[in-house]
Amino acid sequence: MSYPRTANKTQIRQHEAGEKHIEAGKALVRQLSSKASTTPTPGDSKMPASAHAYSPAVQAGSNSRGQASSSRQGPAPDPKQPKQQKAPASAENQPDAGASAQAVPSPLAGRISRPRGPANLQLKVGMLGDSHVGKTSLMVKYVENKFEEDYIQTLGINFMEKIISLRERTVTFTIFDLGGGENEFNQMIPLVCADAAAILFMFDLTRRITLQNIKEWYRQARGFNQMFIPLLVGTKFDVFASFSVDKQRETIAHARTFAKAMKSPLIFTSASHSINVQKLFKIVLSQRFGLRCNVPRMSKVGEPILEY
Ligand SMILES: Nc1nc2c(ncn2[C@@H]2O[C@H](COP(=O)(O)OP(=O)(O)O)[C@@H](O)[C@H]2O)c(=O)[nH]1
Ligand SMILES: [Mg+2]
Repeated sequence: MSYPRTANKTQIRQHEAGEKHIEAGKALVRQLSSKASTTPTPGDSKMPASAHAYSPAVQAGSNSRGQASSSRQGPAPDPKQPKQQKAPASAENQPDAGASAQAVPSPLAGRISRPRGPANLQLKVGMLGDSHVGKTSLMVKYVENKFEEDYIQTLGINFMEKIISLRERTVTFTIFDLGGGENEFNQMIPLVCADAAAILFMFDLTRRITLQNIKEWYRQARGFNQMFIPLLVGTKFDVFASFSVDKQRETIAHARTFAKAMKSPLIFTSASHSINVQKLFKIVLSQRFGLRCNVPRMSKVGEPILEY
C-alpha cells in the first residue's frame, strides 16, 4: 500500500506573545464566564450538537504555540504557570475521528448531575523521541492541521495548545515537544515530563534504532514523572506501508514487545497523511479520563496499528 503525497508546503506561523495575546486572553475569559452563566442547549449556536452526543469535538483554530528556549536562548516556561485560555470554535470531527466519551468525571460528581458551565480540564502531553522522528510534525498536524515537508529544526521546546469541547466542558491539551540540539535535549526532558498526564514515546517506523532508543527515553521520563500514561507512537506510516510484508511484520512484533513492557497502547501514525493523528489524542483523552473509546482497533499487517 502506498499513499500519495499531498502535504502542503506551508511555513509554521509563530504566534507572537505580548499585549495582543493578553488582551485576547482577557476577552476570551470574559466570553467563557458569560457562557458559564447559561446552560447551553443543543440549539445554542455556540454549543455544537455533536458535543451533546458525547463526541470529543475537535475544532480548528483554537490553538496557540509557544517556544521555550534553552538556557542559551532565554528562560524556559514554567509548565505550572497558568496559560491564557481560548474559547473553542465550533466543533467538527476530523477525518480520522472516532472516540466517544461515555461519561466525564465531574469534580462535583454526586452533588449535581450536570455541570453548569464549561469547566476547563487541563491535559499536558509530552513528546519524547529521537531527533527527526516527527515529533514537531505530529504536534503541528494535530493543533494546526498543517504538515511541513521541510525539516523543522526545533530549538528548545515547542509547546502548543489546543482546546477541544467535550460536552459542556473544554479540555485544553498543552503539548510539549522536545527539541534542541544534542546537548540541549537532556536539559529539556524534565520540562517535557513534569506534570505530564501522558507522554508520547515516538519512534520512526522506518528507522529501527529509534525504537531501540525508546527504552532510554522511557527510563529517563520515569525518573521525572511516575504518574504519566505512556503511549508508544510509530511515525511515518505512509512510508512504512510500502515496506515488504516481512519487514512490516518484524517491526510490528518488535514494537509490540516494547508496548507490552511499557504497558502502553501502540499507535502508528502519519502526520503527512493524517493517519491516526486525531485518534491518538482521543485515546489520550479516553485513557486519562477513563472514558469509553470507540476508536476502532487495528492490528493487521498493512494497517496503521491501533492497539490500546
Ligand atoms: N513521510 C513522512 N515524513 C514525515 C512525517 N512526519 C515527519 N516527517 C518528516 O520527518 C522529518 C523530521 O520531522 P520533525 O517533525 O522535524 O521531527 P522531530 O525532530 O522529531 O521534531 C521532516 O523532514 C518531516 O517532514 C510523516 O508522517 N511522513
Ligand atoms: Mg522537532
